[in-house]
Amino acid sequence: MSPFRMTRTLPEDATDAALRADVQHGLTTSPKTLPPKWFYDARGSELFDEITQLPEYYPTRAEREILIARAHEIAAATGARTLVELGSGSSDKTRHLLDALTDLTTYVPVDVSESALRGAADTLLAERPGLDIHAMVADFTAAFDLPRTPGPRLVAFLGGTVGNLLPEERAAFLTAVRGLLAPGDFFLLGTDLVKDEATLVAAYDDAAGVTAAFNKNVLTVMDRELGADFRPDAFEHVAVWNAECEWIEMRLRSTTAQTVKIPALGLAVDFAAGEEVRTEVSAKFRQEGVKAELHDVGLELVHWWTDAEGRFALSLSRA
Ligand code: AVJ
Repeated sequence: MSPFRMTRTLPEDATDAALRADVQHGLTTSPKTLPPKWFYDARGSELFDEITQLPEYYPTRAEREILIARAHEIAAATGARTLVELGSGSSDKTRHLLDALTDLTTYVPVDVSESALRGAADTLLAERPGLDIHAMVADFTAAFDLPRTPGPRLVAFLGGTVGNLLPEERAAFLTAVRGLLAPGDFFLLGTDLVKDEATLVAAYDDAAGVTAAFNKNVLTVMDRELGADFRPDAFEHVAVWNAECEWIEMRLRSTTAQTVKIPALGLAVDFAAGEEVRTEVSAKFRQEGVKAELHDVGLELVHWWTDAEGRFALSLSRA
């Protein structure tokens, strides 16, 4: 019997259809927007990995510090037998949790990337041959059902990616997460915290220009997937702190007036000189806000942990 199974809830061509719909909608409305999920082709994922190692980009290191310090408390508080990880990617940081969760029998990584799931499962199976791994190819922002696995369940959503969702999307997402949980199950959420503007902007506009390359990579994705003729050098990377919404916005600013053709959509898109496309929001949080948003969907905050510098938080809540 193989301890590894893979379930696909995402049709093979769903990604393609969703990209078309998002680009069609986002580039024909004003102001122009593109959802951040399209950064992450192979090159984009590589660039994000590089970002996590930059001196200015603290969230990955801060979250890892918390996980290492608190993994045993998380294990004791939850007694989890199943760990579900949304947006698991390489399952790199998850290792700290897997090692501490002594009652764990089952790991359910959920990601849109089948190749990332296979890679992560291969590595984990070699290290933990007894672990039952049920990988799911699914979009965690859409509805999906979990396989029947032993409780209590711990659903984890790490990295601060929840900040990429707009407030209404976030409420819908948290409601869906709540729907995956039975009474006595837990939700572990990573959130980047509000802090001084200079630190935040530097984290999204690094000196080496890696984040700029990551941002512009979405243009390369549209060129390849949709036959578009975006020239990455005709756009510049912009990162600004929106103090009212308490989020970082990444934008791509057209350096000249230009028209870009997108043959797959039969579309020609005009850009004025200086016109910006919003490509990402990355919301930053405060404890009271997180607690209230969890409470609104029926989750009770039971632990709030930050790194020593108070830059990032992990919250544990119970259904
Ligand atoms: C992977 C969504 C957590 O918002 O900080 C990094 C993505 N964007 N640099 C974030 C990102 C620019 C990152 N998340």
